[in-house]
Amino acid sequence: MKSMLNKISDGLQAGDCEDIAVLVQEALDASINPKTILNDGLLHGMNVIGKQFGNHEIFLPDVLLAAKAMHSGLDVLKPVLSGDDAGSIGTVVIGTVKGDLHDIGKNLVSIMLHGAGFEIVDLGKDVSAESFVDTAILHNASIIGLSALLTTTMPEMKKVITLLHERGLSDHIRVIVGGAPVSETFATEIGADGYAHDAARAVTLVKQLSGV
Ligand code: B12
Repeated sequence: MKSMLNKISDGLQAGDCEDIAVLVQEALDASINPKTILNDGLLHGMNVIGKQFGNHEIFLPDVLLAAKAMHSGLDVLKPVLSGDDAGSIGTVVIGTVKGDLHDIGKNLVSIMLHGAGFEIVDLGKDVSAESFVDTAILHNASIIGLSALLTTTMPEMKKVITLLHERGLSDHIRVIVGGAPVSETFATEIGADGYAHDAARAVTLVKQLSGV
């Protein structure tokens, strides 16, 4: 099992899209737990990429290739991670804030929330505060999930919260935040209703806020 997970991690680092899809399918066929494939294969590889990029050992095109490979792997994992649609227990509008193009973490949170029975309206990346709020109203959503991976885009999260206050909606629509540079302290500072460090904890948080 370890060697299969290592191959997935290595393949992701090499940006091997086709191989990754095949390797992830092989791991599923070998009955390796999908969450283990995600954490010890795909996310392990992405962590290595993140460190190497931070240390200037690799460059943006390498990260882009790894991100594409991540998406190929996630496409194969998605049906098993989300499970059957057990009927919606609430609607969550989710997206990556304006100016930010990182969507891998946000996609994972979407997949896990969907798997937990929530209806998801995924606005994608580079989403304006107005779009988040208008969409939440349109879909009668009780939660907006905001993702940011850049320190420069974190202030966009506050804009969504301010807009909800201005429109008198902050009692009805809760805001949760996440992404690598975001913290519990930052969430409290901007008046968010919750923060989660990862997708699994995001599910627990959304369930708590929704009272399910
Ligand atoms: C992949 C990647 C990219 C890809 C993104 C592809 C894509 N489709 O997402 C590309 C190549 C496009 C990219 C571009 C850039 N990137 Co980049 N990127 C990364 C990298 C290596 C990995 C991010 C990732 O996907 N991690 C894996 C996922 C699963 O983790 P995650 O996003 O943190 O999500 C988890 C949690 O945070 C949480 N979560 C996430 N969202 C949410 C939302 C909610 C509501 C909740 C509750 C929880 C939650 O749950 C998730 C799952 O467990 C990071 C390094 C890092 N350490 O983060 C740099 C990093 C984020 N990038 C960085 C930079 C600088 C850039 C660029 C500016 C580079 C450039 N010079 O152009 C551009 C910015 C483009 C833009 N405008 O957004 C810096 C940011 C530094 C900073 N302080 O702001 C980092 C930290 C790298 C570094 N060490 O310097 N990048």
